[in-house]
Amino acid sequence: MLSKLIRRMLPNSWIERMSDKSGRDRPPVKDFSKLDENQKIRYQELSTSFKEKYGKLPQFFASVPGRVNLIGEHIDYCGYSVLPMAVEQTIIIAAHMTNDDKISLSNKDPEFEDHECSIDNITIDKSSVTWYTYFLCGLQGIKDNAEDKKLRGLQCMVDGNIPRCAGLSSSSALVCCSSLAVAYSNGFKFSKIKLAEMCASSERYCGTEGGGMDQSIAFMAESGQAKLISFNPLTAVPVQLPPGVVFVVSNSCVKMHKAATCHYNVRVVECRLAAQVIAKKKNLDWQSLRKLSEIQEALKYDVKEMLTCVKELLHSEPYTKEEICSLLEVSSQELAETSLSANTLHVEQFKLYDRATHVYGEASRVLEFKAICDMPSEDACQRLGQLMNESHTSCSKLYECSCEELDKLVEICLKSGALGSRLTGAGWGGCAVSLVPQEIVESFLEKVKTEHYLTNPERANKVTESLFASRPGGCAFICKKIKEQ
Ligand code: NG1
Repeated sequence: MLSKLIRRMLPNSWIERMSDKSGRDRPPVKDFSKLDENQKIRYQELSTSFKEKYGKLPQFFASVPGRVNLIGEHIDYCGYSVLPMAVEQTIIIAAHMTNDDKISLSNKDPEFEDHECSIDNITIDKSSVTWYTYFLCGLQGIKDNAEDKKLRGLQCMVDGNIPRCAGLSSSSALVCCSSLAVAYSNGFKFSKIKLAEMCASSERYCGTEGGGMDQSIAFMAESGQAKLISFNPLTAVPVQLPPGVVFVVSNSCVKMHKAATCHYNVRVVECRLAAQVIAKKKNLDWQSLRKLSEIQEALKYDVKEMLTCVKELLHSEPYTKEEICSLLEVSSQELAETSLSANTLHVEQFKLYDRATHVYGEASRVLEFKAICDMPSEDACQRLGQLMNESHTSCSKLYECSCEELDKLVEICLKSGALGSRLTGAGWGGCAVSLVPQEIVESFLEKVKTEHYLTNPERANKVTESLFASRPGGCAFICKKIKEQ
């Protein structure tokens, strides 16, 4: 452990990395008796279902939280810091180790079919992503890092209460949970940082070029705090949210299945192309640069200067593929190799100006949000709300990752008393997060319920799981019935 004195003297980011090097900063192993009463009931029920399925009790559980991103949308894959917190909803895997090389997967929810495969023969089919694909991504991540070690088999049952396809990171939670369970059962002592990095890259096996926010907060969350997650190197700095306000999550109930559409990867590619076109125009080595943050670093500009740079160097009309090829002086085949991804090869138009303007603006809002939390003034909550509103407008208008229902929901939340409200996660459906003064939470929930949920019969019976105030939850952990160090 680093001494208290040294901890006080060092920046947080150093501490995270040093404790990582010392090998102690691993996901905690909790004793079952330490769970709260509701958790105990859930784990007991899962044990019972596990026993019915496999004829024995699970030996351990892995638990990973979902997350709500407070601000910093679609900028992690551009290299910029984001500000999420874990939610209390989790994915749990109950597991029993076997002596063969078989992985048996089942889900407590009977809607999901069982799956079985050999560890030596994992097939991840990008073209038909199903619930267990995410488990397989996590497993593959451990395989990629197992060196020559042969992995042992596992019987697993998954139980999740994170709303699905809702921008609360249920799929990443499953990837992380599978990695954690497989790592634990094989005796790997990976740190939280290592697991987060492994899971961020292994989730890409399902075809989405994600940025790493979800896996990082899953492993590095701390109860009661949000985190400023930064990349390269990966760090998680605590952010203390001001007192007197809570974050309320509301689900538009429009489902967006990221891996089944190309929306997300198109945005990743648009940002990459914006970076490369700016780099070319600034005589930088554009082929080695892929992220908007890398251009900023190379030019030694601040984010505001990058916004000016976008105005000067890019035009607001969409770019055609031909125009980009001619600017970068490459053929369309070369462009495919340097900049596109499998499911974006067909795209003919790219909005570079709007996307880059969103990214640099959002990156600057994240830093402002963190600064306000660090030095709260009297109007701190109003200012945080304002930043969230600006973020939503930018996501909706410049990044075009909202949808009609979500825009409407954000409006309802603001009308119901939120200081700020915005879509959270990838968007195109899913949830909004709202900053709400503590003293009006009950009336806020009632108003949103009446206006958004009760006006639609399909949404009306989903209120409980779709509308909730959330405190910042804790990180991923292993749960066992015996105490261990
Ligand atoms: P969700 O909301 O889980 O689909 C996705 C990405 C994040 C981030 C956000 C947008 C993955 C696994 N997650 O999250 O990295 O880019 O969108 O801010 O791809």
